[in-house]
Amino acid sequence: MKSKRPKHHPAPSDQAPTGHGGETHQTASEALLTSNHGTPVSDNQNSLRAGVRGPTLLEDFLLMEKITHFDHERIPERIVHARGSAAHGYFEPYMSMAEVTRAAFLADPKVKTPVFARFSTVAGGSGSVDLPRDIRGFAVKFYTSEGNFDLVGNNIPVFFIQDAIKFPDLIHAVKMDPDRGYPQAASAHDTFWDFISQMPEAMHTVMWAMSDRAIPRSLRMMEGFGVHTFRLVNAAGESSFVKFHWRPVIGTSAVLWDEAVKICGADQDYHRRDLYEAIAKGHFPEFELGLQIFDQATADGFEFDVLDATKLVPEELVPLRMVGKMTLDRNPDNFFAETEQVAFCPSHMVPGIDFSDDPLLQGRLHSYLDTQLSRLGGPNFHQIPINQPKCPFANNQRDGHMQMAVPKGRVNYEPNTLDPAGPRESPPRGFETFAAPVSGAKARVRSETFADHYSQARLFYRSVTPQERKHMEMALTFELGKVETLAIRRRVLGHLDLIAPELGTAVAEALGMPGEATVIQPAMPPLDVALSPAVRLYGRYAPTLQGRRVGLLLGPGFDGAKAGNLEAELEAAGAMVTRIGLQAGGAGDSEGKRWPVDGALAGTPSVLFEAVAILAGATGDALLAADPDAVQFAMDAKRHLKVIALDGVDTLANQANLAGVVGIVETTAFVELAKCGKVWEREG
Ligand code: HDE
Repeated sequence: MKSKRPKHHPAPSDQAPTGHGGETHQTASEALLTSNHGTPVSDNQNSLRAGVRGPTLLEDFLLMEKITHFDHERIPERIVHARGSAAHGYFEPYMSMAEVTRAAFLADPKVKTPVFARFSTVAGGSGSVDLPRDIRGFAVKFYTSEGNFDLVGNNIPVFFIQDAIKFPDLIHAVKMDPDRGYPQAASAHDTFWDFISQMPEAMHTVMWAMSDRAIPRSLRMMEGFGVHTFRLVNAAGESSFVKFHWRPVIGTSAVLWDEAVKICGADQDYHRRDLYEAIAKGHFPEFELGLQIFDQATADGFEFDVLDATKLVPEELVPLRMVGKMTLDRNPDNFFAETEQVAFCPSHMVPGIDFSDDPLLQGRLHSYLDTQLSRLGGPNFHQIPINQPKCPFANNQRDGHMQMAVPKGRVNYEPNTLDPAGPRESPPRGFETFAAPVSGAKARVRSETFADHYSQARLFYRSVTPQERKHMEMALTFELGKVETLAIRRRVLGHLDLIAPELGTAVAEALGMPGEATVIQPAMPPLDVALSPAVRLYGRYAPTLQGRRVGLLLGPGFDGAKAGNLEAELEAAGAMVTRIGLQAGGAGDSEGKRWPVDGALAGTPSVLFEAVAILAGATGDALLAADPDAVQFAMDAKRHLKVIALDGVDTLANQANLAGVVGIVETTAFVELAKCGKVWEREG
């Protein structure tokens, strides 16, 4: 007998989609919607009710399954580096590096090794903004033919602390205060500077964190560093030390602090969107891998200890050897499955590379594996597709949460005779630890060779360009200005005096606290070591517009021929051009032709671009001059030292005080000048 049940109740026809009986806006699909257990679903719009207007029934197993799954969609975010963006790609070596390493991915220029790279901020939560002042993570998983090698680095070559035991304190200090839950993703607060002011070893990295490196324009335009000293080991078992570096092929670029602040308001996903769009449009980010290779005798000759992660090896002492290139050419298909679930571990090591005794690195070897267990739910996280090696892998580890494999047979131990085809160890092929000699008594001590906390901070401050130095002073002034406890500010000023007296004085004066620094006795007085221009951010890469974002603001009645030429020229130079109109629906040129635009002015300010052009006809000029967004667009472009092309916008130029400003050009001269990046003369 057929039961008499009310028909599914259609929703009013102006609501989309309504399910059976109602109007639906969905297109027909052959694919059957089912539960997670394969039951076909007849109605995905209405839950099961007792009566048309009655209560929902507990019996609705389809509703329960759907909501329960949804309730568990989030997993614990990373305690650090929670906010990240990633891409797939490949690595190709330029030559065989067999003389120094037996690593398979560095052996043969014909071999392309797949990679997955994730870039991140450190301090903020997963939903925080992309442009806080922060160090950026630069983690690359190489899926090599001999296992996964994870190079889990940062965009800064040194780290705040020397010993892993201080990491939880450092991170607690920089993350939001535990009582009030703010500030998110910001070091400008008392707890960070309180901690730092008592950790002289942090001073070198603090200088990098206060530099423009901590506010990169794009994830595609930053350098990366393995930070620690590692070892390379060749087939004969000979070892050398190595520092890993990544260099962006299109060069570096950073924003000014005021730009960073405004970008966070205009587009808090700025870096993530930029990476995704660049790859989608074929502007594939490329990074060259450079190695600093040196032997024990060279290491012994340095004034610092190569096992101390607060020190860099100046490139002037050990030059970089460029050995290959990583190209990121594919966006993740699914953010959660790939970017969120990727599990980097410095302990993911391959034959031919080895660890050093750097105490920070040694601590990391435990931490990352441990963190994946709670983040990803158990010991089988290596079976998640993004983490799986792409080479064969086999052992006798079994079971555990979310085991995805179905191992066959009765043998799950080794040695055995019952499964002659089962996996066996291999002395010639297997990972072999370099037999570095170890001696000494067990002790909780810090080596005397780690005691120099200021010389390299001074080296960095004095080696960079005057603009970079000025920005560091401004950043320190800003951050310390946000610190409420005077004693903390004074202690930091004391450290700055040790790093470089001229720095301490500049910041103290800018804070209005001259002469207030606390005098600090260093464990070791700083040395005046040779400067290292290689640490500069600016002036080291050839001028280019490759991969740069350029905004064209097209006011009503703009000259279509000029705009067309400019756009073509920019694209030929490799730039990514964004057309901006007063309205999202398009911009009309002087001939009455309507040009599609990528964004409306109100949501597309000039901070989003490296250089901008503004074109309009006479009425358009008047409209722009009367529009606060347009005036702000021009004034910000000036303040942020951008090359600006103007055409037909005299009234706007007046309104934005652009008269006599250096770096403002006709559209025809724009491309060449814009290649040079910021117009530093304007900063004064
Ligand atoms: Fe990390 N770090 N870290 N770190 N780190 C993590 O691992 C840790 C350090 C870095 O995109 C965590 O999977 C300790 C230095 C990156 O998924 C955690 C110490 C450098 C990423 C962890 C350090 C890094 C992490 C959190 C001091 C540069 C993001 C989630 C001994 C060389 C990787 C996770 C990604 C992530 C611990 C210091 C870089 C908690 C204990 C130095 C790029 O395991």
